[in-house]
Amino acid sequence: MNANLFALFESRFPADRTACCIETHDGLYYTWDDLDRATAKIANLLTALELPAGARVAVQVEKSVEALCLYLATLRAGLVYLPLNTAYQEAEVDYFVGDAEPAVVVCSSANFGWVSKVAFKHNTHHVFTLDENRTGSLLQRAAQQSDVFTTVERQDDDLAAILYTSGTTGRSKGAMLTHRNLASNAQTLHEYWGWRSDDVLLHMLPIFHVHGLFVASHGALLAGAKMIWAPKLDMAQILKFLPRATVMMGVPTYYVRMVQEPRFDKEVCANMRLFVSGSAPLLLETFDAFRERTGHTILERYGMSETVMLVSNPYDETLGERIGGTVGLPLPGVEVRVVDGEGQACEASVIGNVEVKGPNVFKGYWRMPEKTAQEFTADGWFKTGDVGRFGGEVGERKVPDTYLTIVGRSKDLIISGGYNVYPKEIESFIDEMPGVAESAVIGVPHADFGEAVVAVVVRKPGADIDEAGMIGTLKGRIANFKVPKRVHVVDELPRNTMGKVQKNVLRDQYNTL
Ligand code: MLC
Ligand code: AMP
Repeated sequence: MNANLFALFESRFPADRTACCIETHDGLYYTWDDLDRATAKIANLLTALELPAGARVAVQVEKSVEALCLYLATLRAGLVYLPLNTAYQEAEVDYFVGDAEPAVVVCSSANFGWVSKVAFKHNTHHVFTLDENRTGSLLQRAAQQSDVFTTVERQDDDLAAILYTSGTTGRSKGAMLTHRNLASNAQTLHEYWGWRSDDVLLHMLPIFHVHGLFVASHGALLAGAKMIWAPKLDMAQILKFLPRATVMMGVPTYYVRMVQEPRFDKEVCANMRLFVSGSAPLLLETFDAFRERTGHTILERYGMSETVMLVSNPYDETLGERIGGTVGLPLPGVEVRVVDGEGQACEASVIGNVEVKGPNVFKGYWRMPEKTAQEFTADGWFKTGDVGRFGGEVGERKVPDTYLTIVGRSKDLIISGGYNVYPKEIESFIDEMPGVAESAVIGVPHADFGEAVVAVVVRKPGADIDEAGMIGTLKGRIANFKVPKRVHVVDELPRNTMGKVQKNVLRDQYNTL
């Protein structure tokens, strides 16, 4: 059997291929036939380039149905998809392209000038453009290709995608996900969340991370269900499209904003069967306020780029209720354990490190065998870097011992509006700026984004650093969501007796924006 993930999707296309597969926010309709033909044309184009086995296709484009087709065509052609956040700027893209050495880079026409320079510098010769208005050289070239393509045979263990994720030390690492990783997880979620062919997914997430690209899109594709496709979080579009939808997924900021919207009520959600939250902790107050407002209980789940989805609150009430503040039960086929510093299993309600195993767990970090080895235990468990417990209490409430709660992270990572920010990376940019002796970047509570990035900067003697100037400079150099919302200039950083910067002290001191 062909283990290519696209072959799995194809096998689930509805019998009526003239049915609507995707409706866009601006009124375009794509049938399943359209999806088949568009992916065939792009797959034929990629195949015509005669790329070596395992070649990477790096993509930094705005969200569009054609961008989804490019992802699916890459799978279909047996190549490896490498999505990049559209907020990344030149220095960031330079790193990813240099590290992954993609054979093909696809970017927006607005960025073609600098992206093609970066690509050529790293010996990538094929650079195409793709814009959200269905233009660009990729589609021009694909238009000349046949709209018939036989999906390339792949093995379970062959790479399907590389997702770059922040690391605790050094630069970002590329998590290598196989066809089996993605297919097994999609099938598990299909069952566990009760996907149906008559579902309508309101797809409002970006498609360069696990949540929007895999969890949301794969769910609808596997169910043969329709998607309503919107470019980004937009309350007016939620009010317009949600009444026709049955499933929606978002990071917690989506739900925070929905409960703040006075027009968002039970009527808007009348047709809905499932709201999913993940990528960052959902505050209990948001969980409660959402239920109060809509009568719907958000289903919170937990996962990561290296593993796709791991743990989920139940959809099926007979498996248990959805408990706010917890991330629920390990998904079928996924093993989760909480261990102490010596690797011994913790008793229920005791906090420890979360480790996982399963067919969804990635193959390793791209060209980083040592880093990969460090992140797995000798007996094959992946160390998530998250800290949690089974059972215990959330607020006043006793939680069953089968439910996992994530209480923090052992990795130095900030999650802002569902995007990961790696403090060390920001500190290295700041430390290079004139007048800076050193810096510490921390996450502080933020009502909208969950956490916000804040920098504490030590000036060199006599130097004059101004907050606005520093923020302005960083905006031109790194992705906007990584730019500190505040910069505090100080004379020294608090350190412990080992000389290590005490970030907890800084977080207490600067805990408001
Ligand atoms: C935007 N801004 C942010 C930000 N997003 N600041 C901090 N954190 C963020 N996440 C800033 C911009 O820099 C800009 O600042 C201002 O906010 C307005 O920008 P915008 O683009 O108009 O913002 P908005 O559309 O409101 O975006 C917010 C958001 C978006 C929450 C909708 O960030 C988003 O879509 N997040 C989803 C991330 C996601 O999909 N994560 C899944 C990862 S997968 P200025 O100063 O320029 O005005 C994963 C695994 C798993 O984690 O388990 O799922
Ligand atoms: P990423 O590297 O972008 O895939 O982010 C994965 C990280 O997001 C996990 O390791 C967790 O720290 C965090 N995360 C994902 N879902 C949740 C959740 N429901 N609650 C708390 N943290 C989460």
